[in-house]
Amino acid sequence: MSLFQFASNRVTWETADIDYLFQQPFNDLLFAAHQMHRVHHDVNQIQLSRLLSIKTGACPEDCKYCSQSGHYNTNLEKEKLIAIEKVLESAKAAKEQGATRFCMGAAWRSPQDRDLSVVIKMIRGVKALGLESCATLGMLSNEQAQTLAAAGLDYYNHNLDTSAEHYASIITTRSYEDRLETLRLVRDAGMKICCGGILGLGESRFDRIRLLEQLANLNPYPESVPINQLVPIPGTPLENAPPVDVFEFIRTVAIARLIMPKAVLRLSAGRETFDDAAQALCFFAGANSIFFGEQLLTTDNPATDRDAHLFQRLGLTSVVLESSNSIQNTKYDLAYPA
Ligand code: SAM
Ligand code: DTB
Ligand code: SF4
Repeated sequence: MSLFQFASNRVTWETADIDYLFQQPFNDLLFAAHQMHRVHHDVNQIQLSRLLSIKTGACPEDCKYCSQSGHYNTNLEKEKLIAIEKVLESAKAAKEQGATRFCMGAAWRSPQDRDLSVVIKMIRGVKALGLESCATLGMLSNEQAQTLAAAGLDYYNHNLDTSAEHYASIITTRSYEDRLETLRLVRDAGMKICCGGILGLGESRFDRIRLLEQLANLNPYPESVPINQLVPIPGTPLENAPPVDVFEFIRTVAIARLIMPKAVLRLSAGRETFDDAAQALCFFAGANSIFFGEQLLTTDNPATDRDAHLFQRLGLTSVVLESSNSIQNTKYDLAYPA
């Protein structure tokens, strides 16, 4: 049986199945992942998302990787919830540059209801521009999830980050089960889920396997899966974490594609440090979305002209939005200065 068949015949995934995929020769794994990618997606089309931090720093959580945790001294400039006008200005610019989704991130453990009412206005404004909306605001109550869904929020981002086994070494102020509970509430409220993880948290391959297993067995699996590489932040406990081998990262992308065939896989944090060849291999292995724009939340992202040049060299096009909120499957060349 080919690896492609092996993956096509499975609905639920066990640790041993994913371990088996990791053990395959790189070329065999990439070939199978690319086959799966071709069955479910236009392999030359990449979706562009734009990210904006709407509330920065002073977060009560102790995530050991994060520049925004109030537990560490990272020299970050903190900012309270920003004005709606600023958000809409950024969303308009993102749309003009070809983004189809706008994601708003807040450094909260969970939102206060008075803040949520402002975020809801932001969501409505983003949607009125014809963009898909995404928010990442921390843990939600059932009522908050229902309120966000009623406001028309398309995606809620809430990452599992790593395996359940490794979680307590990275975050002690909440549990894996807390994370899963918010994901359940988001799903029950009818929103789409954006959920992924970070490589480079000092985890073992077993932890990567278990994270992928957990994501693939969410029923249904997330529509959107961000794969981050740790951006080491001076002042955090993980500032000197050993970098992940680039082929291990690409294998993880390939396996995510094989086990969550229809998901949109987003190359997220850490893309700045990938060279063009590594990014091209990630796109071959099944990544089909990026954050586009020179900043993520608090860290750098590749310059837009570097991305546009890479797309041009690889013959990649981006998904486009028509005037309504529906994404069209037509092709569009990123404007690249001649
Ligand atoms: N506070 C909310 C939460 O944690 O759910 C939302 C914002 S939080 C910054 C969003 C995600 O960014 C985290 O779940 C984590 O996966 C990712 N992230 C944060 N800092 C990172 C870093 N230094 N390197 C890579 N990914 C990071
Ligand atoms: C995700 O998985 N990655 C994005 C988005 N979801 C919210 C966040 C990346 C943050 C990288 C660190 C920073 O810029 O502060
Ligand atoms: Fe806070 Fe989110 Fe950063 Fe954790 S990842 S410290 S919850 S902003």
